[in-house]
Amino acid sequence: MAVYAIGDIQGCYDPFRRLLDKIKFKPGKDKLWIAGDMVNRGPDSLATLRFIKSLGDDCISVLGNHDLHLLAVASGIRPAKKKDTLGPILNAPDCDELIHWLRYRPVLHHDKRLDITMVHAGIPPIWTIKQARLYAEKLEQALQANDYRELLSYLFTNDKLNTWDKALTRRARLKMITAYFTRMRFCDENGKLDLENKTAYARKDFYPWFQFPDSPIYKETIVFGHWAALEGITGRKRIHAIDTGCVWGGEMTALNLKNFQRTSVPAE
Ligand SMILES: [Mn+2]
Repeated sequence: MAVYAIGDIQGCYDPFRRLLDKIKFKPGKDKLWIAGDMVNRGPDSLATLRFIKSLGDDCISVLGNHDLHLLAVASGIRPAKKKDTLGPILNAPDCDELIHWLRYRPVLHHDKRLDITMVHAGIPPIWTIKQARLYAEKLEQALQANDYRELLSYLFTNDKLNTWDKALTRRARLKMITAYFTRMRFCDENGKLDLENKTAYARKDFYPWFQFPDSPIYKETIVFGHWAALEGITGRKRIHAIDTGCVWGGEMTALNLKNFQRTSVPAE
C-alpha cells in the first residue's frame, strides 16, 4: 500500500487524473491525501469534487480557503467572485450532496502510524501539535454544527483580527484558527499574520510560518499546500510544501509519504 499527498488541485481535473495515472494510484489498495483547495479558478471543479468524493475512505482531504469560499457561496453568505469557476458545482443536481460532504471534511489530518500531519496552509509556530489538533477539532465541530451559516458569515467578515490570543471570544478564536490553517503564509513571532503578502519574500518582522529559529511544531512532519510561490521548498526536512502551482500553469505534484519522493505532471 502506497500513500500519496497531492496539493492544490483547484479544479484541474485533467492534470489530477494524469498524475494519478503516473503514480499508478490504485483505489482500494493505495491511499490518497489531498491538502485542500480542491476547487476554484481551474476548469473543472465539479468533476474534481465528484471524483474525490467517490474515492470514499481511500482519500482523505482537508479544507482550504477556496473550499471554505465555496461553502460560503453555496450557503448564500458570500457572492461569487469574478475569477470563480464554481458555477457548474452550484448548478449541479448533486450540489447539496457535494456541499454537505465538503462541510464534513476536516481542516487537519494527523496519521498516528505514519506520524504525519496535513493542513492546507500551515500550523502557527506559537502552537504545539497537540494544540493544533485540539483547535482543528473545535473548528470542525463548529463547521458541522446546525448553525454553521452564522459561523461562515462571521469567518468572512472584514475586520482587523490577525493575532492569536486565548482571551479572544469563541468565534474570534475560530476565525484565527481558520486563518492559520487555511490562509497563513507569513506571521511574526507572536503569531500575528500578514495575510496580504502572497510572494515568497517576507516583509519586515514577518517570516514564513516554518522559518522561525525554533518551534515545537518543527519536530513534526507536516504536509501543506496553499503557497505556490515556494515552488515546493521550505528549507526544513520535515515540512513539505506540495502546491506547485498547477492552476497557474505550473505542475501538480504527488508526494509519496513513505519515501518522500515527488512525482509531477505539467499543467498542460
Ligand atoms: Mn489556498
